[in-house]
Amino acid sequence: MGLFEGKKGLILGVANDNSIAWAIAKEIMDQGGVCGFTHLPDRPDDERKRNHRRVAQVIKDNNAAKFLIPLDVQNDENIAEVMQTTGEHFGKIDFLLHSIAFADREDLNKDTIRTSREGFKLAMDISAYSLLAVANAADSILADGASIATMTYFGGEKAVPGYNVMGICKAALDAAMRYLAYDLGPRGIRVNALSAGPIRTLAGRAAGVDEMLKMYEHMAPLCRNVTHEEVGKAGAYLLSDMSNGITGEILHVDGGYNMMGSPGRLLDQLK
Ligand code: 0WD
Repeated sequence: MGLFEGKKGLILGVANDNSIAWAIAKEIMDQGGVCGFTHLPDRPDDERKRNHRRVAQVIKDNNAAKFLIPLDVQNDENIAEVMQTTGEHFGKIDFLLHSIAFADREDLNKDTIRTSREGFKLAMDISAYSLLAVANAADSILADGASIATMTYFGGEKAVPGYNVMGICKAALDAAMRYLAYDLGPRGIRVNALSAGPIRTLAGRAAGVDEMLKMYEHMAPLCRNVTHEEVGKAGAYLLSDMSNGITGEILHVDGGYNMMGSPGRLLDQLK
């Protein structure tokens, strides 16, 4: 019997089949769970409905993918609609994945000191506040004992040049995750973050993932990067009963990179 047999949940943040959210959802559905999905709303003038079509294409062959609806986490009404639709389909849900981040490329490419006020607000709203907004709206449909997971990155714990304003957002997201874990703890609802090493995705490209992949290969104790599948399995673990005693935690799936105190084998290249 699969780990997710009889379990239902909501997956936020699939953009295409390279998305981390998809890697995690696939694992959950392979293990017997059923999922509802959201996509970024299409602009009214986009007759081809590209965002919808892109995600519909990804989920179409999977019987455990039950619905696909638009979600803009900057819009509280829209978040409420998504939770209502989810409740109508599933009743209570057992897991909720938040795998959403955004910053204007212009702000990401600036030194952090030059971050604009508007760019900061936008990045924080979509990448950090949205976890609180979504959890609050989902409150009444979360089953006791449910699990919430969000996607974070090491740039929120330490300065990672190039990650810039998104690092500040991830620090806020990590803190939001911990406070939510406290609030929801009495109902047995757990909230955790998965900190992935660099992965090639749409958002990853915007954050300059290629250089990071090279650096991780040299510095991570495992001497390689992590795969979509590895991140998928760890995400599914956090959302499953296998991690029942764990809340308010950041689980690093990064080949060990985060625990290094020096560049390690990368130093060999300087000799
Ligand atoms: O190396 C990486 N790729 C890592 C990503 C390493 C560690 C963490 N992460 C994090 C990201 O910061 C993010 O929080 O994982 C999460 C998912 O990122 P991803 O899978 O790399 O990126 P992607 O496939 O682009 O999905 C992120 C999605 C958006 O995609 P696009 O590219 O269309 O912006 O977040 C969603 C959207 O689907 N999103 C929104 N959803 C609802 N409302 C919004 C919004 N306003 N904005 C973005």
